[in-house]
Amino acid sequence: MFKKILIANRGEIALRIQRACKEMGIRSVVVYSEADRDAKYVKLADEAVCIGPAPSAQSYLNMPAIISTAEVTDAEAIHPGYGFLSENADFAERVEKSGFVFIGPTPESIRIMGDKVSAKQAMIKSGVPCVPGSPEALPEDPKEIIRIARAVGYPVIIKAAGGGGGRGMRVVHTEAALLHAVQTTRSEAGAAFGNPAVYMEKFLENPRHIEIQVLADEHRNAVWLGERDCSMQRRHQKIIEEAPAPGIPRRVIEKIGDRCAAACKKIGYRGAGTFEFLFENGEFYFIEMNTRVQVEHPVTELVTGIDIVQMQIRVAAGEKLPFSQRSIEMRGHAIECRINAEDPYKFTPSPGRITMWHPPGGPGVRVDSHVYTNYFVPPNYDSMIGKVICHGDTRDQALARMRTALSETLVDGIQTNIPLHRELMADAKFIEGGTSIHYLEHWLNDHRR
Ligand code: MV4
Repeated sequence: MFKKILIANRGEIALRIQRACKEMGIRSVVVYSEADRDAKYVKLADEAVCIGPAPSAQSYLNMPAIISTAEVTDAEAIHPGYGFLSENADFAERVEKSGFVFIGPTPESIRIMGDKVSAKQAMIKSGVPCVPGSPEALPEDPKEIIRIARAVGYPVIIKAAGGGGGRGMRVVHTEAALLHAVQTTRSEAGAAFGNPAVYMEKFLENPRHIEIQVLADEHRNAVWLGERDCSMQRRHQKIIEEAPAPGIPRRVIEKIGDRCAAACKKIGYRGAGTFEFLFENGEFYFIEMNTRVQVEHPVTELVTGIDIVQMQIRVAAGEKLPFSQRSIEMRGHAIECRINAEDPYKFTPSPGRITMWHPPGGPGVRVDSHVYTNYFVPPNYDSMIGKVICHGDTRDQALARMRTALSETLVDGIQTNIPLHRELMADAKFIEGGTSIHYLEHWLNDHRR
């Protein structure tokens, strides 16, 4: 096992990774920007190195600074967390070429999944069901594009191969609008991602967003750790996630989970990963794969009892997964509310000094947060200041615990979205379960203030 790991991230995930290291007896080095000098995980780290000014481009995205910090501190491996450099294949490659272990998949896997067209092709080959559409990037020939769209059937969606997470997409309802939409998406994609390739899919009007967590080692073992329902989102930012997904029969989930684990073996995947699906009319359709640990990993940890971050470290060190699919049991239900420093209804960021932070507690309540009373939320990064995750034997119990937890959570000095979460935990349709990806945005329209 590694003796020392460098954590190339900030905020709650830097603290989460540090906790995994401590439990495993691994020393941790954190890198931080000038804006994060007073962060909790900086104070708690065995070593901390300032790598640059507040803007991410000069600190958390600064590859030479991060790699040279690993060199001077004698770290053996680098954990990228989520966001920043976590899905950058060039970074993973530079880490390995410099003699360190990248805690994540191979650069090749990251590259394949980063290109959404090659990701889909890999999934089709591996038996994972995908949204019907163009099997490859769209050709130049307008007649061909029209032919493909007729075969797929309107409405269709044009997506950038280099996009993902909701960037670079356009819905097309009629043939009259098709070619212009393809051209616009192409030029936007070229400018934004340096890759003008686009592909086409049938547009699903009212799906749910369900994802499957996987773990794989270098010894051809791969398991899936259940699903998460991440449908409660606004503008592609998830705010509530839960496991299991309400109302989907276990045999339907098991079938797709087994396909995901089989696909991992087929492509030689290593590490933690997430298969994202749209779920509509009882069917799963693959859209993208994320090759990192995700913000919402705790809901899976609470229902499986498996420490996903520790597993990432163990498989990166070459260890075998310490369990088989058969031994994984899902117990109860977990719900996560992301706490953001923002106006709860206008969603404008609300950075600044937290004058009081009182986190919730009690049975089945987990809080992953790096903040504390007198902490200053810098304006330079994502507005998420923590996550409240509640577990119960049933969904109703998890919900009741979340309501209690949110009622105890006190944050003064800045605005947070806690009032929004309190309302959503009392919303009849959310309580019923199974709302679609559009539910929250419609709800916000209906509850405009
Ligand atoms: C779709 C779709 C409907 N049909 N693809 C948005 C994020 C990116 N990961 C894929 N996205 C979508 N792809 C087809 N064929 C609708 C969305 C979508 C969405 C997906 C997941 C979660 C939230 C979303 C919000 C709007 C649109």
